[in-house]
Amino acid sequence: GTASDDEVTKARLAEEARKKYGNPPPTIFSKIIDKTMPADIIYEDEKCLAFRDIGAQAPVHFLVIPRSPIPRISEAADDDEQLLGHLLIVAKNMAKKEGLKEGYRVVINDGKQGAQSVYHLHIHVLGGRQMEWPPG
Ligand code: D5M
Repeated sequence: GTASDDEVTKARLAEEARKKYGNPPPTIFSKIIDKTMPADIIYEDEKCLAFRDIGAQAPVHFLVIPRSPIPRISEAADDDEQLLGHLLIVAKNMAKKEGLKEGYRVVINDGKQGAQSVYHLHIHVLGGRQMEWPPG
């Protein structure tokens, strides 16, 4: 589509998200989504973005986030099923693109005890080295 179609789509999605989640405080990830903050974006589509984590904890470490500002997985709605599924599909497709043939770790941190620091839902994908279990 045209640039203005994209703007219309963005506005429609923003309005749907606003209705659903109210106006959660914007995070650094909102700025990455609206491109006012630079990021190493490796994938984007109508529903989500993937970009490299600024504090990489592995040779490959990227995040997959919805454009919709769901603050955390515990606040996702039951009807976010399609979106949440989409995020996981993008995570595994990008893991393949990043060459993570030997396996990788997929993580979602939720809230204080989950050590979440940015309150915009994100899926971590880490790989390129041996992971340990249990996590710290
Ligand atoms: O993880 C939040 C993650 O977000 C953490 O691994 C750092 C990363 N982060 C924070 N700011 C940025 C920017 N500006 N670009 C890329 N990555 C970023 P959590 O699960 O909330 O602890």
